[in-house]
Amino acid sequence: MRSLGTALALTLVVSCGPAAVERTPWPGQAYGEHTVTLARPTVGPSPTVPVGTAVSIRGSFFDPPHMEVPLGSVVTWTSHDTARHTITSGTPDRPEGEFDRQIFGGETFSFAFVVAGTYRYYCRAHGSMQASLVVR
Ligand SMILES: [Cu+2]
Repeated sequence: MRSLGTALALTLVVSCGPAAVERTPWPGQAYGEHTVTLARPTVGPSPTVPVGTAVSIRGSFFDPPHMEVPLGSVVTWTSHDTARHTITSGTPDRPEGEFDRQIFGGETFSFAFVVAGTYRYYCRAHGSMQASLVVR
């Protein structure tokens, strides 16, 4: 058992020798026994969901349509459209009354999220404009 461990240790030293060191590994690439992996956070949002506090309205879309918001943040919507829109909590079928603000091009609307949860919102003028925020 002891001799097997020594042999394995020797193998590791050889495979990590100067020949391997001269090349620069990139994350995820392996050289023999030597493997480099990307450090990933074990907690946190999915990489596809942006975290932030700013939402743009452009071309009758909320951008991003889904966003994570740190608890206690003030989210600001900015309209770049000439059309009148609203930022209304809930869905067209089920308004929730948390916020409901008319917004014109160049204007902003801000709302502080002090309670964790998922907030859906939409535009009363354009029912297809729907988006959501996850506050955590
Ligand atoms: Cu609209």
